[in-house]
Amino acid sequence: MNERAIDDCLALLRQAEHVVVFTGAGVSAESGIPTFRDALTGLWALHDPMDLATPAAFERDPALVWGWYEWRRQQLQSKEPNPAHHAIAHLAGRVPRLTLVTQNVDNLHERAGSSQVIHLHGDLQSPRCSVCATPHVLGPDTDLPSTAQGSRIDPPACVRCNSPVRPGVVWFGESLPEQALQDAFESAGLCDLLLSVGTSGVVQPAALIPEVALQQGANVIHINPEPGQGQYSGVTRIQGKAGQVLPELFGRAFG
Ligand code: BJW
Ligand code: ZN
Repeated sequence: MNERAIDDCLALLRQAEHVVVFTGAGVSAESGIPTFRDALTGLWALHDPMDLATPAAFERDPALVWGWYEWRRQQLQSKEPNPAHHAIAHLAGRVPRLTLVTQNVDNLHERAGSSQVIHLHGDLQSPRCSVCATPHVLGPDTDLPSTAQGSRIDPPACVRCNSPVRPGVVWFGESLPEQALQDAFESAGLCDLLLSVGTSGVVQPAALIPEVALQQGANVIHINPEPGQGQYSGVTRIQGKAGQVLPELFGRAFG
């Protein structure tokens, strides 16, 4: 790790009054959950998102889409939070105020002990009716069908209107949950430090969150194994994996 960048980050962390941690799929990669856009292993390297992550795809082939999300939900049950999730949960007790905003649909932040997580893109564990939005109560994990990748499974029917139940995630072309979006942008506008961890920053409107923080005068630290583009005032980049960088950074700042 670049020692100069680390020293800058340690100082920023120690003096911060309100930290926003903004996470993407990379924060869960070391738990064994695939990202979306990593070249060989990302979900979108194997599947066309237009076949799986749009309302039109679900209308066209609900069993394909439901089966794919059940496969991912089942995978999640056997995964554990990694040192990055734990480090973020501990950080909340070390700084005056912390807001955690995630694009992830897994529940690993919560399972590591973070509370009040703002989920911008929904949640794999909260399916709802595709017509009337009635929440669908999932059965116990033991009821999960043994889902191989690519299995087609008919979605359950809504208890209220009998329409197909859909995954509780945000697909392309859909609006983000209003309250989550509002809370995320508000905290980005008010914080003095934003840590952006494990995101490619290409999906809108979430990608604007670090921009808003920067424009409002906050410092922004990007943590990613891939090198970032350009040098901007107020932006620090740490190249490395979240599960290694975050525990070291927070340990050195507050240990
Ligand atoms: C590590 C690591 C380690 C690896 N440690 N790091 C043209 C221009 C601009 C915008 C648009 C456009 N056309 C359409 C749009 C809008 C569209 C959009 O942004 N598209 C762009 C992709 C072009 N956005 C939307 O449609 C959104 N809605 C919307 O805008 O509504 C208004 C509207 C309505 C009608 C028409 C147009 C607009 C909704 C977006 C919903 C995104 N949904 C998904 C799927 C969720 C469900 C599911 O899980 O299946 O959300 S897509 C996917 O991308 C998922 C993620 O949350 C999101 C962000 O991805 P993330 O987290 O950044 O992951 P990756 O894989 O991209 O990056 C991982 C990073 O980790 C990499 O950088 C690695 O290097 C790094 N990494 N290991 C740390 N160990
Ligand atoms: Zn319904």
